[in-house]
Amino acid sequence: MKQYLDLVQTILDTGTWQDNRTGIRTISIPGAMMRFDLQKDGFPAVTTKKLAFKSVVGELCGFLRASRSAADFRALGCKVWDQNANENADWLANPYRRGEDDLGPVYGVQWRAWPAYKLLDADAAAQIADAQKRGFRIVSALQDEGRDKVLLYKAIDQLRECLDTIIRNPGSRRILFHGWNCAELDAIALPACHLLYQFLPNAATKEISLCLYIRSNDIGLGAPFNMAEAAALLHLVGRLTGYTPRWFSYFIGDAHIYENHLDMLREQLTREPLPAPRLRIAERVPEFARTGRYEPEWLEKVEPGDFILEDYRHHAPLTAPMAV
Ligand code: THF
Repeated sequence: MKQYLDLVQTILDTGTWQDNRTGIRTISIPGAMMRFDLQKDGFPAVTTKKLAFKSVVGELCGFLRASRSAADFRALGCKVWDQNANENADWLANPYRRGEDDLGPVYGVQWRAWPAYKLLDADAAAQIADAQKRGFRIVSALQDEGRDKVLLYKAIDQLRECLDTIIRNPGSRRILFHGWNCAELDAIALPACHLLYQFLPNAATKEISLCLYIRSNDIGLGAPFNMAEAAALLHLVGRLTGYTPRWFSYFIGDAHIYENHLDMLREQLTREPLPAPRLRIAERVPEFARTGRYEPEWLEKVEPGDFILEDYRHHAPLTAPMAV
């Protein structure tokens, strides 16, 4: 995949060396973008090394199930959360950590069950009724600044709401979900890196595109993973809603290469990218447009084996350590 190698080269040519939380220096640039035409260019899997595809789709299934334990990710074939759960000293000392393997309310918890609260005046009957109609329930009555209040709560399934809107109102420019819950950053192993996903369906062409924003991206290890994962999610959402995946735009805030990944990336720069593979979603995952049955429950029923990477040719495997 040429765009990826171009980005690596741009960082090496124009980046600056910086210190960060991990103690391993990075060469970084502020702002980068890659764009893929999934119909013409195929699936964005790196070919200049072997992509750990099983691990990628295992992680995605864990997110779709709102997992917060590294053990759940391992059971789905993905080991990349073990170190963040059990080796980061700040997280080990965090009072919100629920023991071995816990990650806190990471990605999928926010995607599927974003905790939402409303503090309303106890006599605001119309507001309370409206909130209850939207699924909020009263969790307690309390006094705040001398006034009677009620506290209401709801877990928002952002991803489910995206599917609903793609189907009911595809012209909407508000079909997005967010992983950056600033009220919970103190209670999490790692604040979300890939954090804003926006779906853009085109009702006329029946194509759907995705824009993804990543605040901080480890280009050596994280980027190949994150690109493939988001593209796989777009394929899944396309299947469930009856749209064909088309454009995938990948925006990065801090695009960086860790010092101990330089050898791996310089080796990749000497390799010629191979033709991209294609992704197929298993037949058992229903397509709304064809079956007439819209089954958003598939978001949690989908298995890693439902993502089938076809004709994946790649150069010899390469790897490097993850900075914790
Ligand atoms: N921390 C850092 N420093 N970089 C990241 O990319 C990153 N993530 C997640 C959370 N913290 C991070 C974890 N995601 C690999 C891949 C993705 C990761 C972490 C590690 C990794 O080591 N990949 C290897 C082997 C994978 C395997 O065999 O399963 C590889 O060679 O690709 C960014 O989301």
